[in-house]
Amino acid sequence: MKITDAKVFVGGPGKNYVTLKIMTDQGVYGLGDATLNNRETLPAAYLQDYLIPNLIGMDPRNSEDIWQFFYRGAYFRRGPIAMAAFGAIDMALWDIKGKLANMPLFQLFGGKSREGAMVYAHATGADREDLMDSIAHYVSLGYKAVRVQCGIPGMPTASYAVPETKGQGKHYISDFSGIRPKVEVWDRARYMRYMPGALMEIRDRFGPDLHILHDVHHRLTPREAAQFAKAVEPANLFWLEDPTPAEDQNALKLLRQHSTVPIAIGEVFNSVYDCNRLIEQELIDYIRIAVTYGGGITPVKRIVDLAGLHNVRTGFHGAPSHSPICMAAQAHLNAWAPNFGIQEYLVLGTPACDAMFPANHKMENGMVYVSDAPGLGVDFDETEAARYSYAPGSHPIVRLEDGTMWNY
Ligand code: CS2
Ligand code: MG
Repeated sequence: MKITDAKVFVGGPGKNYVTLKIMTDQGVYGLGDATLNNRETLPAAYLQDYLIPNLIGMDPRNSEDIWQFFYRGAYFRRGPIAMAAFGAIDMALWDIKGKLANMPLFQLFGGKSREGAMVYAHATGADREDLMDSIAHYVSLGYKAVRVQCGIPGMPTASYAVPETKGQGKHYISDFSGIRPKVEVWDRARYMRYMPGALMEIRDRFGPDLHILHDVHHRLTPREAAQFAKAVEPANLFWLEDPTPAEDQNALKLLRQHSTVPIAIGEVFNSVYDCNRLIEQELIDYIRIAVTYGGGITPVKRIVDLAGLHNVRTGFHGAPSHSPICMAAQAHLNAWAPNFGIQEYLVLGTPACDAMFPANHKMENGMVYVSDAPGLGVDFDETEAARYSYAPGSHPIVRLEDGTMWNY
């Protein structure tokens, strides 16, 4: 069996999805996702200029050897651009394998450990009351877990100011449009004074059963993060995400000494070598790496197994930038993983997205039920895709009030 051709498409409804389609001499094809948010053309170029010419002629069933060939063969290892490109190939090869076996991928991993996988929605408000409405909306839809973010008084340019209608609900996102980033001004002291009380009020308003998550988005120093984690303990969070920038993994030691709040980290990670220390030293409770950014199913499944040895559970990244192909790969891992935790879920469900990526994964009462179709269980409509083209975007940048560059 041989790979005969592969194509890369960039574009989608409101997002620049990078979709890889690998064709074989037996008519079976596989789909993969290389969407590196706001830098989408780079993994696409890597695929087109180097990886695809090498793929042609290879036996697609040897997904492990092909992954090693590209990873080791690059000589310069890791990095989000390369890993997203390898990730797309790896997903597509698993998709082909599942179709050849006539089995959904979760069966190839070891079958289902659960029927439905719990997901969380993003509730966001310009202010606290607006946030309460947004949480109530998701609770009314049956969500059992909600990430809560809101504007902080005195910080008008901070994230989450742009309303976007998605699926059944309204939510807010940062403004990524244009090649030049928007500037947000951030004040750590104001945030630290305001947010613990807001989280406590949410707990009081919605009761003990709602799983409440909060994302600090790397915006505190290690000492501040430890203080903040201690302060939010009464709100009994499901998790506190990215309290500090993840490059400084020592920071978590201080936090652990001061708080038992569950910690989730890893959405910017791209290899096991970003995760292993935090997992082995048991400095986190949830690992957030995504299948696309992490180089595909092959390496991410190994990370999940390593995490399981240390009682760390999964909480894969699932921001709106993730294509339904990556989300499908994660849905199969979520169905199988004995140490599944939760899934961030913001992608599927818009009619335009469903038209471009037809699938039978179902979402009901805050749970995702993976499709039984062979492979990833998601298809790609090229006619639909042809309606969209690439639109450059950029993550905002964050400055402190005196102008100092900070972390988005
Ligand atoms: C966020 C992301 O989903 C999350 O937890 O941190 O929305 C993040 O801002 C984007 O994925 C950046 O690309
Ligand atoms: Mg996050």
